[in-house]
Amino acid sequence: MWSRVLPLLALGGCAQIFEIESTSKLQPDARMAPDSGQPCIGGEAREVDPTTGSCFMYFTTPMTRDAARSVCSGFGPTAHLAIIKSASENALVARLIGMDHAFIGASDDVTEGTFLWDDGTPFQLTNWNPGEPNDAGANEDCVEIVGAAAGKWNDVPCAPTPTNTLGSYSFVCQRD
Ligand code: 2F8
Ligand code: CA
Repeated sequence: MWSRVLPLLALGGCAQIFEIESTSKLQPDARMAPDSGQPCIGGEAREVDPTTGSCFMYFTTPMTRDAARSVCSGFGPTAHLAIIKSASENALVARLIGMDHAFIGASDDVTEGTFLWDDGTPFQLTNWNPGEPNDAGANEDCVEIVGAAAGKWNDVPCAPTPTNTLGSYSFVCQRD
């Protein structure tokens, strides 16, 4: 009798193992960092956030915020101006830009005085330079990170106007 039962039990065990394995292959690994699978290249300097897997790229050619956005979008569907969600990420971006200052992906375009990240989320971390945001000249809806101020943020014009030459800066892209 056992000679008939044992092979059946063994088969049952195999079937269970197979089921577990094939199921796990169908499920995406929730622990996986967002990663397009592409190497982190682009810009004049770049660095991967080891916590999230996002690739941050620093570009030194000064541009308006909208032109900088377009350059970032060129890196694929998960790419955008840098959205800084932690102090360690801010330190990473500050390292990239050295003593320069550069656009990051935030503005108060929608509601004057309420700054949001470009993905529509509110700031979890705020890192304004003392006295900022001050909307100088009533014309500062975009945000830069300032290397010479230890990575603090400042609101700046998004683009030059006929009466104000400010608004064209280096920028930092992020690809998730
Ligand atoms: O570039 C505009 C920028 O100019 C100054 O910083 C260099 C202002 N700072 C102060 O007034 C303290 C910024 O607020 C302004 O955005
Ligand atoms: Ca300002």
